[in-house]
Amino acid sequence: GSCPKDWKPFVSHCYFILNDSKASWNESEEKCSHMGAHLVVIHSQAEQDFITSNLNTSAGYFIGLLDAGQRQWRWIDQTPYNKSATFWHKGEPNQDWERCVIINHKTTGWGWNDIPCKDEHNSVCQVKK
Ligand code: MMA
Ligand code: CA
Repeated sequence: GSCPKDWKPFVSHCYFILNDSKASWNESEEKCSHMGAHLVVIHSQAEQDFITSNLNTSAGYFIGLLDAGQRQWRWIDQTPYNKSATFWHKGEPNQDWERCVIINHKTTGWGWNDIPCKDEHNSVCQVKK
């Protein structure tokens, strides 16, 4: 418990799934920010599994990960990008001009894909408890 109504608790954070709410990465971050949150930051397999258990397999969801340039991945909350806790789909990230990241489901399971930031997708917001 201890999360606002409609937010999902996991360990130290609360998560809000923006479904049927397709927007660019910037607009998605703005929606989270209006709720006092930010786009989700993922630091473990357990957290990735919890989040994806609440998502629709037919949609893509923006996360709080950005290419700061030259494929330097940065989390929106400035916590370190740890390569050993990343969940890229096989073959991703694959394009220099795709500087934002979604989680989506493929036949191989849930994973991350770099995509253009102006593409429109659902998103997941996160705030500390
Ligand atoms: C799309 C787009 C890319 C992704 C590839 C994977 C064709 O481009 O989603 O970001 O890497 O599919 O095949
Ligand atoms: Ca890609």
